[in-house]
Amino acid sequence: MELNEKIPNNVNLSSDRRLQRALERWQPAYLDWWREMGPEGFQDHHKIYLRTAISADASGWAQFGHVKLPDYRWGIFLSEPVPDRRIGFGDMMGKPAWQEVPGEFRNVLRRLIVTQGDTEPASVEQQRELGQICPSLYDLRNLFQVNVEEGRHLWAMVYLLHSYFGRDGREEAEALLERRSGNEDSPRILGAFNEPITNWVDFFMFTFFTDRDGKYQLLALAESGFDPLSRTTRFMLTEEAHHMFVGETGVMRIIERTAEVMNEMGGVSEDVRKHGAIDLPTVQKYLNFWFSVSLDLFGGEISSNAATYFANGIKGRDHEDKREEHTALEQQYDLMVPENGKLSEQSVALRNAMNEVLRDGYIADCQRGVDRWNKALEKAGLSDRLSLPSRRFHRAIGIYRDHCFDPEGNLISREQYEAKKGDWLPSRADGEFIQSLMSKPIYETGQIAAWLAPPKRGINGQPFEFEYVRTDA
Ligand code: BYC
Ligand code: FE
Ligand code: FE
Repeated sequence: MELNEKIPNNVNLSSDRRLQRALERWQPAYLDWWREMGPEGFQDHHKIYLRTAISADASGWAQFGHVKLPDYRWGIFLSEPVPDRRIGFGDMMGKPAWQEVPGEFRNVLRRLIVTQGDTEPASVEQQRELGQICPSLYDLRNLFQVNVEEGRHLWAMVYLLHSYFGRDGREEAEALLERRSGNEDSPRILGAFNEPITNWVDFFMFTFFTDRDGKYQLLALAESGFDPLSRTTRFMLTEEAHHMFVGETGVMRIIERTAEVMNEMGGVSEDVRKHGAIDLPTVQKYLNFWFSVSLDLFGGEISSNAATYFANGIKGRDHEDKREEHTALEQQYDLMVPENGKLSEQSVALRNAMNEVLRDGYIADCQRGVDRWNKALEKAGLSDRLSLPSRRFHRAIGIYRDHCFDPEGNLISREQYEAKKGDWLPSRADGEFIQSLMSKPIYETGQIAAWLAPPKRGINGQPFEFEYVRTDA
């Protein structure tokens, strides 16, 4: 068994018999899952120009080359250990970080790791048909790069389950390959990961908004007192940056193309669709949808789970080391609560508002991207702008879920909401229009769909006209 050679790693796999034995059973099941649920139609006859992680140090962790998807070398990497690392927040602040799982936190830690791990294969499942309607080979390659890295993120969590959680860890690792996105009987754990991704506007919005939840959750887990989790998530964050790049530049390129068409037509937007581009109001609807379902991924505004994670050093805030105070005791967080038909400000203990604190950082990060999109609209001489809806709009988790809000965050009646919903969220007709633009995939080197501008530069110094995906009959 040359498992060890097939799996690039820096976790001493060659001398870890227990982990080897667990992986010998799990890896074939993973490959079966990948063939069944991974990119449809691109398993055996195509070679993709992919980046593979081969070490964890900054100098050259990435290797580029054309590979068949099932031959991708999914590896296991932890970031370098921080010498004498200590817990940086909560009641355990200053105690040495744990190298093994503390018995009393075993269940919560396993649950968090399973929840994180579940999102990774879910996203691959959600995106599996996009290759059939891709706008260019460059985009097709980026899709597959994201997919293989989400696969690797699953490996990262499975490594923790196998190495630190014994038999129940192995069972959870198997279950991660059994749930299915959108399946009624055994869905993925979190809401957004059961939403269909049927077109490339969904995909770009998902990688901008939903992968960014990944960034913030990983930042919070990187603070964990459980050191192997911290080191694993720190390495995952280096890959997450590319996923969000794909989303931000993808939406940017939609906007650029739309602006070009609008300018050709003298700045009026009515006929954008007739010219084969995506009108900005439709872009805004997809933005509203994916932003709001991604906000749900942070959990409830007031959460005793979150307070317990924080108190026990299990899950921190993003960038804990840049904050002045690390106990979060005797501090309050103010938020708007819907009560008796109106919104009123309430104060809650800061520890109970940790989900909201993380969501605040996330929203600010999203806003920076939206500002860059709007700069592009401004530069193109257009007065149209995109915006983030209120955090209260279209929520299914937390204190706003059973109420209706408009995108500005005003409490409205269900009737008002239903009457306007079609202006705020993608309708069936919008979906059909988008689908009609993408029905014919573009597989010719250097070609691009009419609704999308080409990228400013290619991947790894290659031009846009590079053969990012090769047929290998
Ligand atoms: N959908 O106390 P609360 C990524 C449940 S994305 C369904 O407020 P808590 C990626 C919750 O489980 C990052 N259920 O929740 C991106 C709880 O259930 P119980 C993924 C939900 O625990 C793109 C109940 O509601 N990583 O990596 O404070 C591509 C009460 O909730 C949802 C993580 O999520 C929901 N949206 O926070 C690929 C990190 N929200 O206990 C990958 C690990 C809440 O009543 N997970 N519930 O049965 C966590 O830290 C926490 O589980 C959550 C929830 C932040 C998700
Ligand atoms: Fe991921
Ligand atoms: Fe990601």
